[in-house]
Amino acid sequence: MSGEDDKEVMRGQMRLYEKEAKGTRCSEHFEETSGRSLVLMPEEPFGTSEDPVQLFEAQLEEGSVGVVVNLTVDDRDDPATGGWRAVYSIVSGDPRQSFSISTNPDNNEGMLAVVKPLDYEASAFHSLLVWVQNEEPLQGGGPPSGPSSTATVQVALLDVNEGPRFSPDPLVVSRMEDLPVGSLVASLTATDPDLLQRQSIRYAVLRDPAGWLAVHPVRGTVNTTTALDRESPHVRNNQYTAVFIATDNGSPPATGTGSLVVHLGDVNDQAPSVFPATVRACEAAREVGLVEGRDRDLDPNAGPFRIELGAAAGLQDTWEVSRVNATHSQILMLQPLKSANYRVPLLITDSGDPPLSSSTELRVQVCVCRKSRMICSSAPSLRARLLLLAAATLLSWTGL
Ligand SMILES: [Ca+2]
Ligand SMILES: [Ca+2]
Ligand SMILES: [Ca+2]
Ligand SMILES: [Ca+2]
Repeated sequence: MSGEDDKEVMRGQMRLYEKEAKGTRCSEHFEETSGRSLVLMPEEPFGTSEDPVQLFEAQLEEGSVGVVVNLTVDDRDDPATGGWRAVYSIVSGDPRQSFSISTNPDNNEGMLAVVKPLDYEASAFHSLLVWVQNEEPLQGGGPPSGPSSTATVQVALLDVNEGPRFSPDPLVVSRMEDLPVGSLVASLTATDPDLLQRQSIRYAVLRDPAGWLAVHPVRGTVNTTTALDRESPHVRNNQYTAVFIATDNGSPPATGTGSLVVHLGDVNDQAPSVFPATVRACEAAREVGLVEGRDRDLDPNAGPFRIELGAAAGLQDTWEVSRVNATHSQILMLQPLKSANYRVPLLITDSGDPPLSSSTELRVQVCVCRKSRMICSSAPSLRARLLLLAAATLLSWTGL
């Protein structure tokens, strides 16, 4: 502690000196900072000081964390004892606990670190009062708290270009799926944290899985470029999510992303259909099989369904559709049919307003049944008109 650069700054049982020291590189955003070491000299008489608190300075970029400055103690006690070990604490200037200070056990230095990222726009400057004392009080009647001293550490933040931030994020809106192409879906709002730089922002689509949306680069308005579809595989739980990016004009530019969640209301745009496509029955069976109505819309644009025979003439003489519940109907065979494959036209209608219908042909395999075996024809299906002929023929054969 006899170097010419060292300067006595406080008198007392301990003295504070300053000397040049270098900060620590601690993150890719954090550049080496220059600071000054705090030097503690014990066992000197207290005296009046004109400058009782020494000033230390450090600079770092906003948003970074890590050690800002090292405060060095020079103590004449045995380094292995508690009397040598310095204990640091932050007395004031850190209301949000953004800093911490700890003792390096190897060299007794106090390491002042930023533990919560600091915001230049909120406060570009922080002034901390740091207190240092020995771990054990001095032997022979020192003050109860042991020798101590204080220093001020001034931390200046450097402005960093931060990316725009979307608010709210996510933005949630509700729209009907039949929204006309070109309609306004939402207005995005991103603001740039670098208030003092007055930066401008441009919007772009980052992820639009179905390719439905476009965003105005300046205004942030989102419009449809094609029809929306609640039944799209890109929609989960009636929600479609797109991600947008906002880029500022800083150098280099910084970006931020935000999500838009579109809750899609259902429109009856899906016709129902009948499952299964094929049923199998014995020649003399009455109940041929259950069929089920399905619809990709939500109720009431789906069930209950009305399932009925198609419009072919004479079908009612051989077939009947009997409603079981809101979704299922039983196909009935009104008279025995010869083993063959038949096609029965069905019409299914949903409960939408207006309702949608679809026509389908149910394939009915009429098989010869012997004990537990069903022997079914592999021949092509007979269409309705042929079916009528077959029925008439069967009737004439049986003399009914
Ligand atoms: Ca900034
Ligand atoms: Ca910015
Ligand atoms: Ca729909
Ligand atoms: Ca429907």
